[in-house]
Amino acid sequence: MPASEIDSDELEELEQAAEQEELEDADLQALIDEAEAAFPEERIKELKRSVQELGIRGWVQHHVIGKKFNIQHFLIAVGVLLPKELRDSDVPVEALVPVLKAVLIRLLRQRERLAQYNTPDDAVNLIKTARNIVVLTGAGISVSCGIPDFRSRDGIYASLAGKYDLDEPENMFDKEYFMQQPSVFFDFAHSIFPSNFKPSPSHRFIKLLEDKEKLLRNYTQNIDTLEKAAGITRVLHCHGSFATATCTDPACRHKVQGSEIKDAIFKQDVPQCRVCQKRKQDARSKQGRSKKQKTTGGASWKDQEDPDEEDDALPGLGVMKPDITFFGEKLDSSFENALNADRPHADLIIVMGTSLQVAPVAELLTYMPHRIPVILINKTPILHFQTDIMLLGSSDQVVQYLCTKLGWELPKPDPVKEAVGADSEAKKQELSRHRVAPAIVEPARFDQASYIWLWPDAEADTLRCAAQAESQSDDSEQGGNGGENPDKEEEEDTTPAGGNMDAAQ
Ligand code: CNA
Ligand code: ZN
Repeated sequence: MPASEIDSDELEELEQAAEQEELEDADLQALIDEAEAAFPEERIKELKRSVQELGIRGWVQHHVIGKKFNIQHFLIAVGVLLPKELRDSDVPVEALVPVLKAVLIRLLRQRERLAQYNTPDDAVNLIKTARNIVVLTGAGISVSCGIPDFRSRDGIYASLAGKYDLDEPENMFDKEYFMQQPSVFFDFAHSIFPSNFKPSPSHRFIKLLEDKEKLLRNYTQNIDTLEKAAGITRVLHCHGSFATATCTDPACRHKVQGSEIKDAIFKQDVPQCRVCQKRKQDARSKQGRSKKQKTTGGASWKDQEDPDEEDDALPGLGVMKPDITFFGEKLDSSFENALNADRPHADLIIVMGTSLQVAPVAELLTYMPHRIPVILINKTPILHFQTDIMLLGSSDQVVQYLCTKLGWELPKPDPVKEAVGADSEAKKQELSRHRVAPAIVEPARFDQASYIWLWPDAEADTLRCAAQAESQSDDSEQGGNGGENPDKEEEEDTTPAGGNMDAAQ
């Protein structure tokens, strides 16, 4: 996945700066004429199609590197006006490449729906014929297992409100905040630590795709390791998991199994690194001191001669932090590598139980070729990315429906596979009681021509508001009575604005 050095907000700032400049600049008009001659409309269409097919890296390699490609002309031809300091002919290519990448990302976000796919039957046929399905999952598929998601009405963010002194609920998963106050995270962590949870029918559906040799890869944003419990092997934990934990001291990085910090987590203690503690103890006894040990971490042992200096250190240093990706932490290269490996092979994308608010994983849809059909299975609609068939409701109910239509049976939960630190005896007993109710419910179509289908527990308010706002704006454009509706203003306020991907991580 391409890294851009400027994000979409910064790109907009550049464009606004350009707008404020003198538009009757004769040089500018000449540049626009040259750009239009170099990149006529048909060529631009072809280049847009090509970026959807090749991805950014492939596109740059194919069209730009070693070719006579004028980036300034291209940007103008796609409607991006840059400020004067970036329009001059002697601007180095290195200054333009980040802008080019940000513009390509913008173009990629404009995925268009594939109009030939609409119904649950189409979804069934797509799954039946697909051979390389990419499944992108999020917290929603584990909600029925008893693990709350982030953004639902009764999700983690809502439950954190007022309980902890956080400026934003997201701070609970913010690396900088963690280093200042690890105790806040560990006070809460027991409620999401995967222990005796069992996989949901949605997890088992993914396992079934794998058994049928249709699963290319499950990209999961989840950290609960329930994919492992379901027996899924072709899985990438994009945001890490509780399966292991690592010391936060960069000079130590001692790693342990997640099960080793389970007790501390359930006691709501901050798990300390044994190696760092021993080092501090040794340093103390060497200096013939016998001071009471601090319980909230210490300074990096590489930088520290005197253990007393730890008083000035970040409290989060020398703490065993579960290997889950916090806001402010970069993903390792495995996500990008997997995407590059999968993009030539994928023939269907299923997005399940995610709000697609967290970058860069949410950008998966933009980086996969746009000709690949996308089925969304989620409780709430997603409006900031175009998907082809929206199946809205609890994912367990939807996958049960799909399985029945496909003539497939979901595999039974496997009592042998464990999530992190699971108590296998208790788990076996619970699983032996577990039965999947194969009740299938027919969905209702959202409106006549729509590709959106609602199961009873779908939460489609935002969709209704969006549709209403759209019809009102159509009415007012046509001189209708949309402007006279006294509720209009209020409804427009509730219309979803779409996710801010750049701000998310
Ligand atoms: P999110 O932003 O909370 O979105 C969850 C989505 O799932 C929402 O769109 C809901 O409408 C939808 N949803 C809720 N219940 C269901 C259901 N029963 N069936 C279908 N859809 C449902 O969470 P995301 O995963 O999009 O955000 C990514 C974050 C959340 C990752 O960094 C995770 O690590 C993090 N997270 C993970 C877990 C977990 O591992 N189980 C739990 C909570 C948060
Ligand atoms: Zn350590």
